[in-house]
This record gives sequence, C-alpha cells and structure tokens, in this order.
Amino acid sequence: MKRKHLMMIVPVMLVTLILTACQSVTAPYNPKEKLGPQINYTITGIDAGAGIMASTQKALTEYPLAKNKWQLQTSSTAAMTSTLDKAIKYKQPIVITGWQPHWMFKKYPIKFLKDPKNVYGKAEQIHTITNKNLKKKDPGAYKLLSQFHWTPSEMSDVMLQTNAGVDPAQAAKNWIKKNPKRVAEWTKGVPKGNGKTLKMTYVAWDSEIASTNVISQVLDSMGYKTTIQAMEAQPMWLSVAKGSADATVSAWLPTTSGIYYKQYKNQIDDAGVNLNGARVGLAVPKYMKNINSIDDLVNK
Ligand code: PBE
Repeated sequence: MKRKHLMMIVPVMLVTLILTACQSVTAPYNPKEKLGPQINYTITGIDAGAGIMASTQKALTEYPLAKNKWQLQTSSTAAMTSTLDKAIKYKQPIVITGWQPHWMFKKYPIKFLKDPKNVYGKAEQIHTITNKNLKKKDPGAYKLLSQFHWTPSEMSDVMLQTNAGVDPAQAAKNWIKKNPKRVAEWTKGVPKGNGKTLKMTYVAWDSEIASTNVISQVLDSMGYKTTIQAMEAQPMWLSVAKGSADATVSAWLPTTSGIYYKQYKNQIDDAGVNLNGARVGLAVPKYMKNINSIDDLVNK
C-alpha cells in the first residue's frame, strides 16, 4: 500500500518540479508569436469549488479553447496572485481567472478579456443567503443581514488593508469605526441580540473574508454572538441549506454561484443583494496589448 503510494507520488512530484522549473524561465510576452505555446495553453485558476472555475470550464468548451489544447489549472487565490505577481514583474504572458472587487485590479495593471459568448455573466451581484428558518428563528439578525449593503469601493477598502497584512478582524474593526453612517443603515430598526448566537459561513476568498468579518462584527456590536467559519463552496451552501449554519454573505449571482443556488434554492432564503457591480471573467496583463477577448486566446 505504502509503496504504491510512493510510486504514484514520486512521478507527480517530478512533474511538478519540472513544470515549476519551466515556468520560472518563461520569456517575456511576445505578441508576434502565438500566445498558447508561450504559456503551455494554461489558464491559471483558483480553488476547484469556485464558481469562476465552473464558468471557465464552460468557456473552455464554448469558445472552443479545450479543442485547441487550452486547459485550466486549479490552485488557490494565493497561488494564483503570486504567479501573477511574478509574471508582471518579468512582463511574462499569463491568463488568470479574475474578479472584482479584488485588490488584484488595484495592485496590478490587468484587464478583463471580452466575453462575447457571455459565459461569465455581465454584472454580478453578491447576495446574502440565509437558512429558510432564520427569518422566524431570529427576525432581528435576519433584518440586519437583509439591510447589509455596500459598494465595491467600500469592500475594497477592507481588502486592501488585509492585503497589506492587517488581520481581517482588525481591518473590519477599522472600517466600521470609519463608516458609522453606513453601519447605521444596516442596524436601523434592528433589536438588540441579547447574546443570541448566529453561525455564519464563507469561503476564504479575499472579498468574502472582508464582508463576513465586517457583518459579523456589526452583529456582535448589536449584542449577537456570531461565529464565522471558512469552508469550501459546496459545504458552505450545504450547511446553510441544512441549517448547521444560519447565513452567508458570499453568493455571487446570477452566474458565478448559480450552480449552488439552483441546487439548494428550496432550502434557503435569499435575503437580498449586499453588493452591486461585481464582475467575473478571464484577465491578462495590460502589456498583452493584442489580447482583448477570450476569442484571441485561440486566434492570436
Ligand atoms: N470568486 C470570488 C468566487 C466568488 C467570490 C469570484 C472567486 C467564485 O465562486 O468564483
């Protein structure tokens, strides 16, 4: 058994090593040559459960990228942004799964690729989703959650702090302190929590780390006792549906989290939009001037 394991792991490690070695010697982007071979036909992605990964799989078939050797690499947001960081530093070609609000668009000169087949949806909204019973069980918490609404730039303020190394709970505290008017809109008419407990769940994407920390601290300031727990996307939806968690503020709709929403829609309550103007798609550095549409990945 053990030996079998080793026999499988060693080749995987070797391949990884070789791939890593190859990537680190990638030359700067050359617009005169086809893009695909320059990056081994690879789109650098994030965690497998993310909706953006499902949408990208769809894009692979629809454009048609997969038929033209393109593939999607699963990793994590942290690994993707660090690969992007290196690529930008050496002006190398790269195609990533990108979304907004996110600090990557502030920190790096990147652009979304046009999506003429509308695979990623136009403007996404982030919704607050609760268990079906929360409204009855805890109308106060439900009211606050349903009044939670902010802008991409407000969310970015929190994300930029955490990206600069501030602890997420502290970043949320700082933001709350600076934005009392906004917070007052969310707590308007909400009764005190008197120690009632509330479980919130999220996926550790930077945007969701920001929103979940902020809203849970606002709830706590009203006398609720909130716990927040990070998990993968599928178990996050399942736990809200089953009631082992009360709520999440991490539903990107209609497209990105659409598969989960459809699966659980009868067991959950859509408490409304907490952010307008989110966007999801494929992105490349701006110095890849001739690459402007997903179609260009095949044609250029
Ligand atoms: N994201 C960020 C998530 C939603 C929030 C775009 C990476 C996704 O499901 O793809």
